[in-house]
Amino acid sequence: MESNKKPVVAIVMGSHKDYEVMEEAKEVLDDFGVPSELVVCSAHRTPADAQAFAQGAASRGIKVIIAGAGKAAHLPGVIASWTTLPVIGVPLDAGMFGIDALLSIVQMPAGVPVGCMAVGKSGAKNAALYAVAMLALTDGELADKLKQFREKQAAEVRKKSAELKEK
Ligand code: RP5
Repeated sequence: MESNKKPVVAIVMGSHKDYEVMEEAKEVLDDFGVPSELVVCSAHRTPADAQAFAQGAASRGIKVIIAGAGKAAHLPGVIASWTTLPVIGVPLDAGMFGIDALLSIVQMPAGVPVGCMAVGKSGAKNAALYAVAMLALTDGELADKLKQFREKQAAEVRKKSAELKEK
């Protein structure tokens, strides 16, 4: 979904190949009507771009950054080092089942925090939901939407449970 509104969430990824997973985050944000932008920049191959992106994000109106990366996944930590905006990391499976990226993201030394979601598509979706929860702290309409989302999700679980009981 294209949005004319200024993005408030940035979805950054270390490679264009990561989009297949990170688009899950974009879809969730679109569903909630939260304008977002997609950015490819690498902590290793384009470090100056990563720095410029992170340093300029807050002044452009970005409130939360979601950063997905695989392998030696330094991108979330590097971005967090250049901004005080909250950064939510998504470890991606680019080999080693994503364990490498998971440990790289979750083991930030004290002082510069990075949130860490699950590996892969679940993590990408949850990163978006986490960003929505942060934005909902100061946006009542969004808070209502998040509540409705949870209620709908719970109703679907109960429906499946009832269907299984019939078997
Ligand atoms: C990371 O390395 C990227 O986030 C990607 O998941 C992984 C592999 O990227 P390519 O070298 O295949 O583009 O930086």
